[in-house]
Amino acid sequence: MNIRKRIEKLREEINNHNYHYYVLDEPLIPDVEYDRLMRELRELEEQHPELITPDSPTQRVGAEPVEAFGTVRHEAPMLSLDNAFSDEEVQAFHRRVCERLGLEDVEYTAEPKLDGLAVSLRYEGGVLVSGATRGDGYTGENITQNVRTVPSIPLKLRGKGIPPVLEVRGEVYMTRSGFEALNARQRKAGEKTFVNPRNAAAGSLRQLDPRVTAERPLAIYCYGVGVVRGWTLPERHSLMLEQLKAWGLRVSDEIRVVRGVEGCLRYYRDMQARRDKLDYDIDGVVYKVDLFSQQDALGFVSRAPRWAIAHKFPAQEALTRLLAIDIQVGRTGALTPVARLEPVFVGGATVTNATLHNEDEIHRKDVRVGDTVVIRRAGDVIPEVVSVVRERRPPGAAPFKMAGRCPVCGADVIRNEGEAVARCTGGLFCPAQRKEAIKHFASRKAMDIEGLGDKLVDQLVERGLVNNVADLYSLTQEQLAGLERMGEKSAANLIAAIENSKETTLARFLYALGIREVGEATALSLASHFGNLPALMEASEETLQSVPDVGPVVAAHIHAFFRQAHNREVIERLQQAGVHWPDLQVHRATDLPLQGKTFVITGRLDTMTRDEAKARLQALGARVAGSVSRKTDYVVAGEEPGSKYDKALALGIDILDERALSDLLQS
Ligand code: I6G
Repeated sequence: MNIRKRIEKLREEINNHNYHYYVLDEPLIPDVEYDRLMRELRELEEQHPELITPDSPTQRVGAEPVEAFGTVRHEAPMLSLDNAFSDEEVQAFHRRVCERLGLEDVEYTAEPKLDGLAVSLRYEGGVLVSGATRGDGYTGENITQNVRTVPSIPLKLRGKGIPPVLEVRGEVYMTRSGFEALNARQRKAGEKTFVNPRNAAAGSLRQLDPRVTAERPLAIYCYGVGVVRGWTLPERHSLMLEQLKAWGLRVSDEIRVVRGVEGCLRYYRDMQARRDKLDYDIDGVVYKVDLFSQQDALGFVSRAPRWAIAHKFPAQEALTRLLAIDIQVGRTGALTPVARLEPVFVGGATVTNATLHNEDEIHRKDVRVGDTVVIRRAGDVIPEVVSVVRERRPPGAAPFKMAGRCPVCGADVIRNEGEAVARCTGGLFCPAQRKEAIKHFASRKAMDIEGLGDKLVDQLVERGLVNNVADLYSLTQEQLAGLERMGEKSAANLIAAIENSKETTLARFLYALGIREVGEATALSLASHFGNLPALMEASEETLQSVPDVGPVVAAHIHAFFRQAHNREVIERLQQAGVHWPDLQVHRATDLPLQGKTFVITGRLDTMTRDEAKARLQALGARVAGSVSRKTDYVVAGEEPGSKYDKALALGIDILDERALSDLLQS
């Protein structure tokens, strides 16, 4: 084959792999094979520089740094969107749309609104010729050399009917995982870190040196078009997006067509619930009237379309003042610094405490009492202190110093080499550790003792009624009824709940013991591997390491736990009190029933959480993956499944509903 042909073939093949990887999220070949193709193309182009074209996949990072960005005039202005901050505002928007159109109902496309940087990409003859920021909507900065380095932005469109001129609008963003990795790299290199993925994306895209941009983990989702020549748009916005995707542009697969305001609000709630599980930040969703004829009839007011609205999520970050740093002692003695804050409304709730993680984090962020701090509260996760507004630091604010003694029991505090966590050495003599161990034992996923809440455990320990978990089983109704906020009835209920908890499973019991590093999934693995408690208690570290998910550190913790006379005694007393479980048939890794099978779970399950389903499948030997591919054997689809369900259908993968999953787990 002649060289020119080989080069063209390689470019076509690489572009096709890029499309499958970035746009369809279905890589066709392993990375090493892709790298081999790129290497071959690079070598051929080096030998024949006259054959290099700007749209070659090797030419993403080509240009030299610039002094300043030039400007680009947007031929079609980049508009802004009106915002809605409540359901009522969305209802009002929908009412206006229906009234103007004289219709009872309307279909919308609902899309996630990414927290990134809006860009406009211009393709001429299918080749990327310019990239610009939004700027003031009419003129933006010319960031062509930088957008070229973003791997999911095609340098050349693919497929049929590509228009001579096509301006594509989209949001460039940084994934959360990419952001964490970038910050870790920056920290290691002693460079400045970024506050959030949005700032990191904006900063990266506005680098004067495109080689720096190329190092940053950026991606794009396209959501619309500007000027188009030589293409008659389809009837609907949703169909237009499908066509963009077919031309190789990356479009979110979270986009749905919904009916009316109910459909919009259902979508909003679904995205809000799943928001934390996405690998990118979204600050709301956008609804757009789907039919272009209706969009045209609605038109614009000033600079915003009447046919679209952004429905924002409550802000997840806010400023407040740090009043104090307290130290909390956890179940394993870990000392966690907690920020006490002036109350602030963030992420839909009032926050008064936030985690500061550990001593190193406090020093890294240089957090001091009296500082004005940025608080972030995302979904159900514990609010955290993100950063400090240094300009507002009061004079005399002193750097944080970790206590040398446990604030609860006064025992020495140690910090093991290589660990970020400082620990109280008081063990179960420390009332704080004792309380936490009991709370964990009683918790829902452990022994599930309903009604034994945190405040009650505090009282039981403080009054000396309960010193360890075995003492719970000798509590009397009279003792309980004497406690604060405890009536006869609730005391009787609690006694019944304690009695009920005696019938349990080995996995729950192991989890309840609170052995370090033994979470639910590991407890399940241990239970199904050993089948009974004596076998586990006598296992060597080496044997323990043969259990799936158990490495040397976890094995050492388990082994050490069962060597302690105190722990063996408590277990003995628990069993004497009547705590029992059925022993299990022992399965070896090789004969577990779901060994070698890969599952993916999507949608909401009613009878168990997704984590629980995952742990139970894993205990039977299955692998549970995060995304669907040809290697997936089964997709478990709950209520309102996501795009994984569609993908499973497209690939012809077996789909199990919740009932089928339950049957499978029980059989
Ligand atoms: O800024 C935006 C983000 C997302 C948008 C947008 C969008 O759709 C998902 N859509 C339009 C029409 C505009 N800005 C003007």
